[in-house]
Amino acid sequence: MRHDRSSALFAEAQRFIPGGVNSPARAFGAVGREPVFIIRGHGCRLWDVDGNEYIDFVGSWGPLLLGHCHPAVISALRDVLDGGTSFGAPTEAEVEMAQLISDLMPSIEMVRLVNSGTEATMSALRVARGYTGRDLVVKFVGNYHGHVDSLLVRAGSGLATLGISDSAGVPEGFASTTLPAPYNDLRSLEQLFGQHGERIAAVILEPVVGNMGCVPPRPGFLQRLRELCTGHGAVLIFDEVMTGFRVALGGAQELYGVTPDMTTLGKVIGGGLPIGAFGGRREIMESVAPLGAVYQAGTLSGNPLAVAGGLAMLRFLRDNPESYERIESSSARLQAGVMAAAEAAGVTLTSNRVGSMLTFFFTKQQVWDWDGASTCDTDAFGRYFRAMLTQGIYLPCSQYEAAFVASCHGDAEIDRAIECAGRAFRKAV
Ligand code: HOZ
Repeated sequence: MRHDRSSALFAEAQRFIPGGVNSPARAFGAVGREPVFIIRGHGCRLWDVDGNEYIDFVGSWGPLLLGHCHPAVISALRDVLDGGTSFGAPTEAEVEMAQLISDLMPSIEMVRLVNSGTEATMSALRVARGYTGRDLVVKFVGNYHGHVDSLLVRAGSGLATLGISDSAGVPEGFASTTLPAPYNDLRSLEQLFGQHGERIAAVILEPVVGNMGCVPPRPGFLQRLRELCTGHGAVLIFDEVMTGFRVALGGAQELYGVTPDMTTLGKVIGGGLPIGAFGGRREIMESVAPLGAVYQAGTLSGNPLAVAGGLAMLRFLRDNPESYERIESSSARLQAGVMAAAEAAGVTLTSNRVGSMLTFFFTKQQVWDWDGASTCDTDAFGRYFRAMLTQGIYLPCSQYEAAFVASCHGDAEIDRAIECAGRAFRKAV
């Protein structure tokens, strides 16, 4: 497989763009090679600028539950294009989107649309602080909530991949309002509430973490967290940027039966276009301007194109619930097949999967938190990644990101990925 054109583009990109990419994970640094430049996607397949074809298990980092260029999404986008792409004024589709989100996630009684997951988490924290009149926020080590200053403390995703535990440029005064806690560790959470309970405005978490690889909550963790927040008057925020409408139509909150006070959503409600949202209990959301004193705004918020793409995808998922069964069975086959291939090749591997989010960890221990994830052999992951890429399997380019299965991955694609994993384990790992 040749990558001459990608290589030339990357060289040129590095002259003008820091690291040659617009999001650090894409630089492929952690897997020891250069990125491939993508020219086209269709269904579960991608093509790069050198004409190589891949089966895509990234899906634009989560939102593409129906794959690339799903007809329902593309036709909705075409309809909007003919009528104009931005008005900075209310549209009917925004009302439909708010109603649909609230129907599918009933904990969201009111919702405000924004432009990215980062904006959603940043705004949700401001609302939680304004509503409670408190300053401190608890976040979990290895969870990633976008590049919000105070949430870059001990974050997963690209920071974990690059080994940056706390970003430069974040004033100590901001970082000190964040209390990091180990994920899935109730004792340390109880201690934090014991020490700072009166000052904690919010606890924010990925209810299933995707940004240190896929890490599910231990049984009872979310339930006890709910009790602690209620008992101390803190706002519980589920960051469902990855899990929303993916692990179940109603997100992780439906899957685990735990109701947050607020929820943040991201790219998934745009069907692949840039968008985000934060919402929750009416009483809390009434703090947001112009109803309340917490200011939040954005010219492109509720952009017609992004809203149309998201509405089309979410309606399709709502009206075709069998999509979830198909994705679940493909994901389970992939997990079982790759684990069996690793065992046959004598490669040490564990895996976590919640629905269509999954990660194979190059470690012998089951991963429940960042301490566990950080025991992975990332060099072995890099060799595996490269061997998969050259066979046409496009995976997230970090041990600390979840892979995603879409409704368009059929048996043939799953079987091919398993065969390629077997070869990668035997020859490269
Ligand atoms: N934070 C993203 C994945 N969890 C990275 C996405 C990107 O590099 O575009």
